[in-house]
Amino acid sequence: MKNIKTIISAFLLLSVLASCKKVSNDDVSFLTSGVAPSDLRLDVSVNPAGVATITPSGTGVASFDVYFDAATQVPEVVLPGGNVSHTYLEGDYTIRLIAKNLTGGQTTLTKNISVVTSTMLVDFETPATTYGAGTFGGSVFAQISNPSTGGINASANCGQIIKGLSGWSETWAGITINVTNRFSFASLGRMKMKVYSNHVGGVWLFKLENPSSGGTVEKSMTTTVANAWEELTFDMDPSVIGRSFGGFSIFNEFGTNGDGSANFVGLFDDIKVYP
Ligand SMILES: [Ca+2]
Repeated sequence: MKNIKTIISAFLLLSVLASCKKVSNDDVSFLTSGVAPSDLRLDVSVNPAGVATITPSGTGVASFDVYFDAATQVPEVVLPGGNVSHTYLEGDYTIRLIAKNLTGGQTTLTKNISVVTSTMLVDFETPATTYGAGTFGGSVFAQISNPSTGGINASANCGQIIKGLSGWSETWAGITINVTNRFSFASLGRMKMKVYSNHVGGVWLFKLENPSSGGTVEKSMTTTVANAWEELTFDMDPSVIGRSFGGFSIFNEFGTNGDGSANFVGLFDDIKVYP
């Protein structure tokens, strides 16, 4: 009986030794070898809402420091095989990756990304983004050369609406533009439009037309600079989420009878949807 116990004990000991040997096959010596991390990669995918999934990889890496942009002070630490998400506004960014091993060795990689979260509906530059505009109430529309190509709008052309060019207009005079491809909202419900007028406090009303269901939706914003392009942001009512629209109407100096004078000349351009 004692011999049998001895044999079983020896067998168990051998089993333990065998399993220990198996563990030792997971060689992590490269982490402490003093050789700097190599083969760095930074894979970035961005969805239409601006949410980026950032996946670093490399050889001989214990951890990654991910700096989302040039302004990041404290990096996000990601372990090998992991990833991290970050929400960007539309724009250009440089992501910086520092891969570290356990002995202080590190390697840096940077990657430039452009985040686009909008769709251009109208920019008056190409036929695909220039549509016929129907005016009403005493407004006159023209597509013209951009008279002020400095600042935020360096493009060649823009739209011009003059309210009451014949000397009188309704307070609600404006234009309607119908687009070829309907646009819809998923989560943000935002429109942006660049405008130019000769005074601060000019009222621009943006109205979404031809809804897939429910009623039209409108939002007004006022200018904050004079004689320069500025971009107005129209955060539409949340009811637009999940609906599509076939066009929009634009009213400058909404609520005021126009007389065709300089105060009623409005330029507009770069109409974008941020779904
Ligand atoms: Ca333009």
